[in-house]
Formats: sequence, C-alpha cells, structure tokens
Amino acid sequence: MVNLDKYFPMYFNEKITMSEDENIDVGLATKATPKTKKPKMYKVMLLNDDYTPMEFVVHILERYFGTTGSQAYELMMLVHQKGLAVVGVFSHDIAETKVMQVTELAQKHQHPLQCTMEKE
Ligand code: TYC
Repeated sequence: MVNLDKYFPMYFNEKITMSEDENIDVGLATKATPKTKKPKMYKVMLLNDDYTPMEFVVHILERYFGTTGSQAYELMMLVHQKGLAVVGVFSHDIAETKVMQVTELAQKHQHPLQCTMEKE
C-alpha cells in the first residue's frame, strides 16, 4: 500500500486523522438566518378635506389604485365620512410612487387632497 503520509504530510495532521465521530461537525456549519426577508409593507392613505371634488377622488382611486367605479365611490365616501382611509398596501417603492402620483395630479388641478404612507 502507498504511504500517502510520506508524500503529503500536510494532509495528515491530527485533525484529519481523528475518528469519524469526533469529526462529524467539520464543515457542516449551517446558516441559522433565512436568506430571504419578506418586504416591509406600507399603507397608503387618503385624507379628507373640504375642497377636493368627490369625482376627482373617485378618479384617483380608479386610476392609481385599480378600483372599479363603485369601489372607488365607496372608498371616497369612507374617507369623506371618517376623515381618512387606507386605500392600498404596497412595498416601499410602489407606495412612494402612488403618493407622488396622487400629490402631483392634485396639485396640477389645484386641489388640496393629501395622500400619505405609513409602515404597516
Ligand atoms: N370632502 C370632499 C367633498 O365634500 C370629498 C373628499 C373625499 C375629499 C375624500 C378628499 O380624500 C378625500 N368635496
């Protein structure tokens, strides 16, 4: 039999030659933390005011929040009566974009409509 130790002494140190039992954990470290995290979600809210026309809010809800006309009307009335309502929940970037789009269109039409986001 070839005596490997003679040619490769560096591979035959104490550790390598331990019994299988003693070596069982070598190289088997596992990650305790998961590799993926679920994204934080953000509520986008509309606030009531006395001046923005109801039809404008309905239009906003249909255009940027994917509601049907009747869902939009119901949501608009909820904001109108309660003062505010969550109109959608999105990842940070999408929520930020919705807030910007609503705010820009409201400003363009000189309506004081407020749209904000908040971590869920
Ligand atoms: N209160 C407004 C009105 O009576 C309508 C309105 C609804 C405004 C919802 C803003 O987020 C809003 N014309």
